[in-house]
Amino acid sequence: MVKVITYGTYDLLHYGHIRLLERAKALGDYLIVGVTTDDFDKTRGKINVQQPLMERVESVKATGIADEIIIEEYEGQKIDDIRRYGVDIFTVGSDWEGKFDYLKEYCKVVYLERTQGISSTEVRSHQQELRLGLVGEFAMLNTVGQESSYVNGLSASSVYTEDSSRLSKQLKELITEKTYEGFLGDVDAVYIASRPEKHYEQVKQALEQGKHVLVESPVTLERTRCKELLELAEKKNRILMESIKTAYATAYSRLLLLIKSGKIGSVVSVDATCTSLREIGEDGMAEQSAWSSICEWGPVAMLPILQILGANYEEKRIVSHLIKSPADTVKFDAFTKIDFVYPEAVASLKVGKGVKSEGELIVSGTKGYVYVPAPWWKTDYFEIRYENPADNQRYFYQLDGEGLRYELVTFLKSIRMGKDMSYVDKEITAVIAGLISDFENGVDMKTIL
Ligand code: C2G
Repeated sequence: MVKVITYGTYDLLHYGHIRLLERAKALGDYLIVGVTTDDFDKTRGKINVQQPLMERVESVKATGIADEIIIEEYEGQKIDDIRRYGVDIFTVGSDWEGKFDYLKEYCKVVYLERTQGISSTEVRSHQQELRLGLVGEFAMLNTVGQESSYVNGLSASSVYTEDSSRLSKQLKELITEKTYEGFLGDVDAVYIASRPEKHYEQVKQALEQGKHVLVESPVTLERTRCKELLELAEKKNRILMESIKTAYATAYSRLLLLIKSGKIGSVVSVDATCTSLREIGEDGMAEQSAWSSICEWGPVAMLPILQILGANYEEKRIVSHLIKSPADTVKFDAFTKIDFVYPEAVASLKVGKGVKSEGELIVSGTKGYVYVPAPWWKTDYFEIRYENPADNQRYFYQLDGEGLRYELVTFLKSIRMGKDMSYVDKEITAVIAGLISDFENGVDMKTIL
């Protein structure tokens, strides 16, 4: 029996794939098809895969051509498989010509003519390209503009800003002369990175004009308004997603899964620190347009606490080092510490733009602890450490675009599927807004000057 093996993503199965499978089968008597996992595809730059792994496996199975289907999940697995399954022939489309010659050491390698004129990207792009409007004044908009170019089916098409000084040349060319209402008329969805106190009105108007919204956290400066916007999005059947790119970083989302699977036992403490010395003038005043520490870093630092311990803490204590901001309307903190008490755990966060500290995340458990080195909020690496260092485990995951790229893919998928697939659940979004508003209103708060 001649065994043939081939591999692929097989996203949105089309006749190009089927022709490949038919000709692969014809090379021998038994065909094994390796379907790639989402993670493996991410590591090789394929982030726009629409279908989850099992759907893609089912599509290949439904063709009835494969005798066996396996999962391809790591670099170099092909060599393992060829030896493990006693494969005689490896085959793949001619778009890979030469790339798998190294397998000739293990089996025959055959490149089959690729079918012209069809590809998964092609199938995806038949879906209407989504016009993304960028709103605000902050450098994050430049990153979103760049990252959106990696996302099939999404393009940054227009910019609405009241101060373009921080924007890139590319974005400056997209600035609209229109009013915000007119700007909204030209887009299908918006990404908002404006001053937090503007979010409520900008999000509300976008939703009312039937636009999907991705807004930098905090969504609003108070909990009731946040809930109002979440309800409005529900009513309008539009996606309202809070942007905290850390939530979409593979390493971060994997460490959450390991913790939830009991890897470190019961979690007793979560401690997150995020600082960056900036936007505090020589005079010790905050720059005019600067975001306060709690608004810029608070949501990121709150995320692991709320995602690991939940939203129902029993009490909290906020201590803030406040400084004057020229506007004096915005309460500006150079440094804020928040301590939380839960029924069976404690947590703390430290954030600061006027203070420098070690930006690490430590999750302490009854069996061991997770250590994420600075800058933990955009990490590609973490360790799980135990009493016996010989048991320590290290994890590395590729991170492109600090998680923003995958956040945009999730935003687009949510819009396409008409279902909110955000990694940050709405209860946490409301609690974050609540904590920010407690800071703004001095609830449970002591200030040190
Ligand atoms: N294919 C083809 N004609 C097309 C599109 C795809 O012959 N118009 C072939 C590809 O060459 C590949 C298979 O169909 O052999 C699956 O294609 P994809 O799902 O795009 O996956 P790809 O990443 O190209 O798979 O490690 C090998 C890779 O996994 C190959």
